[in-house]
Amino acid sequence: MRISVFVTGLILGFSSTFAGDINGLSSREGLSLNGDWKIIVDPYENGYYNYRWLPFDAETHASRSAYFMDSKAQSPTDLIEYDFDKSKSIQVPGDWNTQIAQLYYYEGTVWYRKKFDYSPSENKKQFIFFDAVNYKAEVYLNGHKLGTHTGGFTPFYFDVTNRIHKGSNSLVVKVDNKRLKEGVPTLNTDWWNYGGITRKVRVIETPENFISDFELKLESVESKTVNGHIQLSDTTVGVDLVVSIPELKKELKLKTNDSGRVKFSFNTKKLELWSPENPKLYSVHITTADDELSDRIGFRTIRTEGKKILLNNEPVFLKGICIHEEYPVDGQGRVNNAEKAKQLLTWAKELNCNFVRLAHYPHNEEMLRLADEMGIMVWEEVPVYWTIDWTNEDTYKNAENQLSEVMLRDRNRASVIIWSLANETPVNENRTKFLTRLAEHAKNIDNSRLLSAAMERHDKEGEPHVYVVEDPLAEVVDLVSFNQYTGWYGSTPDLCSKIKWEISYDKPVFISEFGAGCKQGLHGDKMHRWTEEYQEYLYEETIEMLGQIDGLCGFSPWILVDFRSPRRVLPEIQDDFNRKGLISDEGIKKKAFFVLQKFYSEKE
Ligand code: GCB
Repeated sequence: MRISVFVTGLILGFSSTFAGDINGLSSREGLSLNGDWKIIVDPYENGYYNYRWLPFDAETHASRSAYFMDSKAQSPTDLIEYDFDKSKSIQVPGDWNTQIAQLYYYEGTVWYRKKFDYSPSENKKQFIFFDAVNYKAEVYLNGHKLGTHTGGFTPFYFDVTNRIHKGSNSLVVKVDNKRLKEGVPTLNTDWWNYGGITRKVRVIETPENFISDFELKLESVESKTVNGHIQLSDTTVGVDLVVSIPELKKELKLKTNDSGRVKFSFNTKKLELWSPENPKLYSVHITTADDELSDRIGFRTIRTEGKKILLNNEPVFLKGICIHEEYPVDGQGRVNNAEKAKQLLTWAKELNCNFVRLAHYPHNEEMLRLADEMGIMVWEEVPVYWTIDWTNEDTYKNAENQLSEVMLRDRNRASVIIWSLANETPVNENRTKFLTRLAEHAKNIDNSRLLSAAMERHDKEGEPHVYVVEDPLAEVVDLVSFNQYTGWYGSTPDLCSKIKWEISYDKPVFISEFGAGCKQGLHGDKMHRWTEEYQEYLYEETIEMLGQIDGLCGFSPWILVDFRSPRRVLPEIQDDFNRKGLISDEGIKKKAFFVLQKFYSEKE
């Protein structure tokens, strides 16, 4: 019997299993289904709907199949109008836009098929685990529909015990990246809507009663107390469990309660705390008679006190940069392996950053594991961006589900210090209600980290050179974070020196974006837009201006690398790229990179 508080996702069809097991499954290797998959591009969705636009799924409910499902011709005269075997191949993980030239701008359905051999062990469970599919996935195994998942950047899985065959198996996924008004994100964004099975796929095998969730976190710096919990998939009472951290010579012998859960707490003076200067991680092992899991976990605290952010009780200035999950060098797109993730974080390190904002959606898990190892604090975010359908309950549930999935996936990452709920959303009642509800949900899952949202600043009425932040959401979150583009949109960088700030909240102030577009290699006067000199000048003036803010605790300029966006069409300058990167899409550093690098190296 499985218990979970995330049943709502199931009812609304966001995932056919409970988000609650993500953490206990995602750290297992399993059988990789990465590599070549066959695809059929299906802009009219003919594999899903018949000519009366009725889903094949609904018609043949018993088998819950679809037309593009490897259906075998019953007789030689049966009409079958597709053939996966003769269709194109594509690499998984990967986006289709940069792998197949005709799909560069494509938004719609592509069917994916993978054939694989498997040999299920007796008395074990099997799961198919997807790290992410953008945006909607309908998944079928051996002709049977497993379920649907909505949301392009978070993991999901299906229990395929008794469904997976000994020998040959066929996994089919209908991937649809059409933008939707009621979607999260909605129709309008400023990034490329890469489609596809963009992250890893695995078959995972577990014992029948497996470790489905675990969490260890530091409660107190003074007493070095670590609190934790472990959840097993079954609610059997009295299952023996051992948690050990060999380097600390800790071994806790525990028993589950009648919810299959156990809570524990220990302290040890020997504990070294995780920080950017010393990103210490400990190997943690959890074992039962049937199952074992290991992870590398760092211990730290993060909290605010008045206008300060305290890491391990010490004030910290967040020297940040924003990053999209994209590696555009040589025409590439979505990050699809650990090397590319590492290159992005290595560039951030070269800037002397101790912090990154992973915008505007959850990035691949590798980024978080690397951030833990490399000592980089992280802001994680869900794609509640600009204008969401604030009054639509399904839209809310979708956002909540995506937030749950990323929070559960990364709950043991010491690097994650901030969960961010939204970006640049308009101040109005419906939006504030939606985001306040989302904030409450986040606190229920994890109240040991800071909550934020990238808000906006406004001109003070009658005083255009005085900037204020007036947003009821600022009362709900832990930081007053906002994006601002003085010197780029509607003004030039010389305005910065005239600006005064009035921010009345007794909370730390964080600037989640600033920046200017710049074509690498274009040089000219510092007042000439798109030149490296203009961007450099804007960075100098903005850093000076932000230094005047009382309670400033850091910033994350926009952005590390130029990134693709369909909004950015200016020929010879943008050519489909937002050019606010400090590094070009070919990996070349612009002049402003060195301004920020120097500032961060000198900043205490
Ligand atoms: C913003 C958005 C970001 C855009 C950026 C820009 O405020 O949060 O997604 O890409 O501005 O370049 O205008």
